Amino acid sequence: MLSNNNWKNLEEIIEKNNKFIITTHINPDGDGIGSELGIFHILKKLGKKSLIINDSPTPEFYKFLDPKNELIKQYEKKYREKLLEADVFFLIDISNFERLGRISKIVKNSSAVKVVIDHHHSNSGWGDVNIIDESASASGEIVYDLANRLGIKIDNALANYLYVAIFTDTGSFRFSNTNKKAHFICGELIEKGINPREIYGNVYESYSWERMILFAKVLSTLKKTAEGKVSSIHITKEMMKSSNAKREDIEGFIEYITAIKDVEIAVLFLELPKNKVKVSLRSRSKYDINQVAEMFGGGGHKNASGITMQNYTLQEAEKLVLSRLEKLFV
Ligand SMILES: [Mn+2]
Repeated sequence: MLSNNNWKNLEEIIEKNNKFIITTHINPDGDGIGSELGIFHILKKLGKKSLIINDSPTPEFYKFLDPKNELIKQYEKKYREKLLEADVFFLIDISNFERLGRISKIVKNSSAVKVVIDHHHSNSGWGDVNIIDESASASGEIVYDLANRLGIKIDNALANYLYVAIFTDTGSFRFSNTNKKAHFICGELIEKGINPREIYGNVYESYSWERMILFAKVLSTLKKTAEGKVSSIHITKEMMKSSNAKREDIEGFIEYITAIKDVEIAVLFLELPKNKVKVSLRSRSKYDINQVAEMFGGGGHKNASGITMQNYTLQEAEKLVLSRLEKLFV
């Protein structure tokens, strides 16, 4: 839980410094993108200059938040200086250095103040200032609190950023992190003039053909274990290549197989280069799959977690994780 002290420190840090860098995890999601744009907007209102630099490109379906492609930069060598010169790093929605991707080393070695804003259970508080609120549905909720604390008026732009953060991280208000505060904040944001229908369309009704071609292949890998309590799918490198899909095209696949009747746990195995396998886990209700993820060095939330397995073939990773999950049901 957050302490008031950290909030106070943060207000001071913002006041005293001038060079802010904002970033989020590799393969950013709606919460990461929405929250960093939110921080950018707040700093701008306070007359502070900041720069958003991410390791990965912004997924197509979040580009409407930065239509002129001017707010979010993807890391390139030319930004190295900027990173080295920073006074403060805002590290949003990330529980460890590794998840920063290519900029992780610079951030780690920098003497700049590291401000971590997050809601992941697995976050141990790795920043100099940590505002970690496990009860928050999204990091965007914490950014909303920040705006209020600093007396920043929530205008239409900020409302859009924060709405995207919260509505995507709660799976359109259906995951177990959906709470009263999430609805309350989003109600407020609607009052500020955002259009939920339009935002939904921008984010979720903009599938690429490549995504659907890949999805057809992926669905053919569907299988059940533990008598249908566990469903799983996998994606090979070859499937990605032959469908010409991007990494972001995978987002949401696992939710389909979580929705199968009587399924308690859904798993997606993604084959990566260099014998790595990314495992995504979802649990519908009572099962804490974060505990399982942590056994393999992964982490996340109780109902949504992930593992990156090194030196495993896809088959080996599948066998190992599925047999571990089966044990939950004996
Ligand atoms: Mn999040």
